[in-house]
Amino acid sequence: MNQRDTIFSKPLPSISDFCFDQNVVEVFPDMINRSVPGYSSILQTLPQLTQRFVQPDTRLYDLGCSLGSATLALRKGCEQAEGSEIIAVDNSQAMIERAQLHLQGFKSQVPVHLRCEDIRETAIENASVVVLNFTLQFVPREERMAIINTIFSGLVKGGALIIAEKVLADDDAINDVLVDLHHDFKRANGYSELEISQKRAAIENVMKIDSLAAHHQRFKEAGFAHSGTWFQCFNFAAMLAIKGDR
Ligand code: GEK
Repeated sequence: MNQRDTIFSKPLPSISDFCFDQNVVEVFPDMINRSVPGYSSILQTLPQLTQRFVQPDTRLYDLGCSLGSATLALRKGCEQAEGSEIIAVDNSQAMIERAQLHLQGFKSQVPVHLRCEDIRETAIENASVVVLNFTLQFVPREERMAIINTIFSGLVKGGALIIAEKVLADDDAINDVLVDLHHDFKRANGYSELEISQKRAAIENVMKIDSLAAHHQRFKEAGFAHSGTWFQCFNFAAMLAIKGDR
């Protein structure tokens, strides 16, 4: 566990589309911490937000759970709410198997059900909190609205969607600055120019990012009464959408 990410450190003859396979599982904690500015701050805040929105006898969902870091944060935040249960979903079998081991290492009364499933197929029922922590960006853009609609329908009144994404700035010049700042962040964390450029080529077909305005428009269209951005570091942002009429 906690191996260093060297996946793109050697020149590759051809770059295949990035996928969350066993090689990625082995280095995932190192990869996400060295690549996503603000990742640890977002995880640290999740228990607080969960505590605020969880309701007794409801479900909490972690969609695209990877190794279960956000699942653990959700669990921490709902310990006091009676009758909570967590459903954590990822469509990578390798991720789910490692998440199982990871979650077993921490004690809790709150049941966690891990599912290897595509989040496009996940039914959301009786949910007070739904987390999409850097996952929606991997779903084809035209299928994102359906997922947000499903989440909205499955949330109880007063329930919340907590979502983090890499985002596109509306202003091109500002976007260039944010992209450069992100690359500097990766360099400062020990990634070489080759690693940065090969990872970029591997991910460009599988991760299409939206602007913050596009995300908030989608939440509005789905019916959320409130939405806002509660954290941003360079081109990585965390948002909150709340279902009204509590
Ligand atoms: C964390 N939330 O540590 N259905 C299910 N899972 C999917 C799908 C899909 N359609 N598409 C991608 N995934 C985590 C980090 S990582 C973000 C999330 C990143 C899964 C994919 O297998 C991977 O585990 C996760 O979404 C994205 O808080 O690596 O940038």
